[in-house]
Amino acid sequence: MSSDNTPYILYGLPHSLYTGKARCYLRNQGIAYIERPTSHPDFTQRIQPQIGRGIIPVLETPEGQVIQDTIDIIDYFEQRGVSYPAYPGTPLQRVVAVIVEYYGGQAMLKQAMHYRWSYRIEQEAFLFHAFSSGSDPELASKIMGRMNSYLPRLGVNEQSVPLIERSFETLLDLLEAHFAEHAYLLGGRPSIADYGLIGPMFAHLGRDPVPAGIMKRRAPRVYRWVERMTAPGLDVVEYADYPAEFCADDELPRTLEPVLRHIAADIFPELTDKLAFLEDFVARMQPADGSPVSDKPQVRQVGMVTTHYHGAAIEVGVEPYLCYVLQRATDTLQQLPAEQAERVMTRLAELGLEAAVPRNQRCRVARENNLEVWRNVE
Ligand SMILES: N[C@@H](CCC(=O)N[C@@H](CS)C(=O)NCC(=O)O)C(=O)O
Repeated sequence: MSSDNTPYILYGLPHSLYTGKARCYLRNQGIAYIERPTSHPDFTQRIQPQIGRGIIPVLETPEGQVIQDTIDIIDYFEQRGVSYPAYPGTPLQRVVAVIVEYYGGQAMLKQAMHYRWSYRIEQEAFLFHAFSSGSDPELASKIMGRMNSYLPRLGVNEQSVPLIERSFETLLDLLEAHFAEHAYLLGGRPSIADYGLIGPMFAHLGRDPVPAGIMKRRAPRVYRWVERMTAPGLDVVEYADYPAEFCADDELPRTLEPVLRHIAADIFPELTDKLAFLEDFVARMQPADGSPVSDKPQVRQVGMVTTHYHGAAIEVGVEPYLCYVLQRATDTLQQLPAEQAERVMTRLAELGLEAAVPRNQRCRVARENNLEVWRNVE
């Protein structure tokens, strides 16, 4: 809390994926905040006009700075210093953490949105309660309908649904084995990998009745990690002697490796196809440096690509935002002496993840005034 006792304000909702990511961070780090819903007059009258689109979470600092985007919210606090810095200081762990953050925040929308919206009958009362809190029932039904309509563009279709469910179950099994040994993904404290993964694993998959039931029955330790991530400080009662550090010497926990191979199988070839689309898009459109990535702030996708998910044909929307997430891995590698960068790339290649680090892209995505903009690279 600041000296005049004005706390941070987090505008968000209990069932929102990205609000969950920011909320976990604030709680784990012991940062005092209050949470306000989107129905709060301050949000509609003061905050949303500044952001220019209907999106959460938004952080308002005691000084009145307004920040949208979970990466920017986390980075704001990291730069000021926190109890448990979330960016690993060593390169392999840092690059892997960025990739897992991408997986949770972008790639896992398939699992999150499928389980939320494909089991309407089983979950209707729960979802209606969430979506109608603070808004009128008619608007709630409208928003629910819109969310439902996002599924095909995320790659959720008749062929991919069984594969998406298998992927969720496999992920649970692999994480269950991991949490038998470690409290967090990279060791004894949460990193941006945990914050990325908790988005879908809390709001949708750890909370909505159908997937939360699967998680509790199939992977109790994963469910405990969800609790741990949403708790204040480090809720590590089961790992009493484990230091609150990432694994030593830039090592990856042995039990994380199968999780990373699973991530590779889940994100490719889709990610490669999306990156190629974005390269081509920028070559064709030659956007001016600093211009918004789309004409309307509410629109995040700039086109569609046809690709595959575990062999099933899917057609998915492409968000330039993915570059904003992953280019932090590229930057980490570029700052390293060649020899060290090669060591990291060799390890990534062993895990099938080398193509998750965009190399030689002509375009970059930056954020200005809480919007994604193109950044030209010479
Ligand atoms: N990149 C943003 C994504 C935020 C986001 O997509 N939030 C969702 C709620 S979980 C939203 O506001 N969606 C509004 C919409 O799609 O209309 C972040 O990390 O904060």
